Amino acid sequence: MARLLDEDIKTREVLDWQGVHLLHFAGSACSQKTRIFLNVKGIDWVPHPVNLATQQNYTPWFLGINPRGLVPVLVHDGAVHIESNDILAYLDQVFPAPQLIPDVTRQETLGLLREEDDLHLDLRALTMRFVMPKFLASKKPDSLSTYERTLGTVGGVPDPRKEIELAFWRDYARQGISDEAATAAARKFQKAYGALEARLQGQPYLMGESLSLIDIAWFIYTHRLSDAGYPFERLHPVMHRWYLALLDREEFSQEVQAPPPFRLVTRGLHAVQAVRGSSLVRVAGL
Ligand SMILES: N[C@@H](CCC(=O)N[C@@H](CS)C(=O)NCC(=O)O)C(=O)O
Repeated sequence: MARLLDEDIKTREVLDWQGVHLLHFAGSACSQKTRIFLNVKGIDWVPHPVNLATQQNYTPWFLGINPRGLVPVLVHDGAVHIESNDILAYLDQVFPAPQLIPDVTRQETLGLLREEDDLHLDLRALTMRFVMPKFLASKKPDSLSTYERTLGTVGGVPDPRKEIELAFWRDYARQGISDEAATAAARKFQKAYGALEARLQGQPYLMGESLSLIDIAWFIYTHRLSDAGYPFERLHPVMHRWYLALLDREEFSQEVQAPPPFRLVTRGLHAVQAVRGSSLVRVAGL
């Protein structure tokens, strides 16, 4: 459980927050996953938007809550929890109905969630190449250096995750997402979706007869990758139908509505990439 220690939390006001509070961003995949989970559970929560587009996640205030500089963050009765899958595993125990990590498949579910989390940087790479143009998605050098300089701990020790984040954004500033990196990421998803497609044969949800956190997690990835131009209908038709059925549900659809200007930006990016022959399908040979 990624619950922060008291000594990790420098923004002390959150210790007084009672109830369920979520620091999140509308367009962040992990935040969307968490909000859908809260909707399905019917949990009342207090929103605290953190604007990733203006890099509020690198302000000393936010870094004093999550030194990792990432959303979502849950504050529950003054306790701070980071890492979306840990947050959701925690909430599933505190608010057990409806159970979204069933007891009988708990270990398997946690294993599948680790595999999903391991693909997060690949999802980010494909987002930064095929959903958001670089001039909008790049971090300001000032924000990155505040992030680097603001020293914090997770579990009482300096957080190694921060180096990974810094390396990602510096590489991105230097060279964007190369064809090779995009292809490697797309191939990992193709493999993962092959396994999910097989799992879904003959059952309505990924873990069987009822909706689980695994469905919510992969719904979010599927939504983002669809935005990137991943050809689900052609490559993984069963997953494509499963995705459309979930998208029909309000608890899901309301959390993934991109504002019209963002949709226009992605459409413009795709138009340019179509002319240059550099769409996801072309680059990764899907
Ligand atoms: N493993 C983390 C990943 C969190 C993460 O990478 N969050 C993204 C949004 S989906 C973020 O905050 N990015 C910071 C940024 O874009 O500056 C989790 O599951 O919570």
